[in-house]
Amino acid sequence: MSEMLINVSKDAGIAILEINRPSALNALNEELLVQIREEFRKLEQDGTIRVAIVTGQGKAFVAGADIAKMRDLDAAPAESFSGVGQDAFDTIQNSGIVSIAAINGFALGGGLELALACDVRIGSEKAKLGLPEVSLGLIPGFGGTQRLARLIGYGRAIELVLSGDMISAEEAYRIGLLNRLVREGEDLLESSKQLAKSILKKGPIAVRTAKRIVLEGLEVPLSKGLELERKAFGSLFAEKESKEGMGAFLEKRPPNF
Ligand code: CO8
Repeated sequence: MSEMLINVSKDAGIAILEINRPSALNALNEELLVQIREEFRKLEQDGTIRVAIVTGQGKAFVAGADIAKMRDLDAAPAESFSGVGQDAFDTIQNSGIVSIAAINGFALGGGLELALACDVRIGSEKAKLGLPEVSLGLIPGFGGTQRLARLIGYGRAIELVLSGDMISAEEAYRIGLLNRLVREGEDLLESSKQLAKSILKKGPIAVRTAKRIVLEGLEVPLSKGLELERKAFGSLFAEKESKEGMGAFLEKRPPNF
């Protein structure tokens, strides 16, 4: 059996996936990418997990794809490696599980691309983020050329992609790359769990549906997106969950989802 490069722990609806390859600053080789994809699939099948927090062991979140493994690749295997990464990160993004990247340190290249595939990014003040691929004569290949501009807009994304510059957590927060910044003295994982717990209190079907519709809406024209929203909105009224949520509000009590 191959070595596990991720530590997985589960508690009360929340899973924590800690990337554990600190000797290479958690750099992503094919084995690790496949493990990330498979762990997400297993969490989905588990049925009890609704939020997953992804973080890194040691001083890095993930310092990118494994450069030592990439150096000798020809074009076809490199394209295939890009596909393995894209597949793993699509699995995270398309999962019904809400994902939070808890960025504890370097999130560079493939590491930032992993964080971009998560729904929410929370960074420690020590985090450093960037897409340095052009410094290596490469471009981002695990979704970064596509997801970054969708998240923070073309103007800011193209500067990061073309310069390869590494930015501070403060700057990443300022430009909307980080949703939240955890200051010194606060605990990154605790803050991430707090957000996870607040999501867990909400209607589970509503949360899954909201994530799906927001993501699907990014792929289609506005008129089609509004149609998707209308249909999904209607479908929630066929669920006991919405009756409970609205009933609880009117009866001035907490909902029992
Ligand atoms: N790949 C392989 N090994 C790495 C990587 C990496 N991305 N990053 C760090 N390491 C290794 C180092 O080689 C070093 O190993 P050793 O101890 O055996 O010498 C160990 O981790 C510790 O690293 P440093 O000594 O360099 O630590 P520092 O604190 O001095 O520096 C940095 C930390 C700034 C993060 C530095 O390590 C660095 O610049 N790393 C590379 C960052 C980078 O360029 N990332 C982008 C990689 S390319 C990419 O992600 C493309 C994704 C798409 C691929 C598409 C498929 C074809």
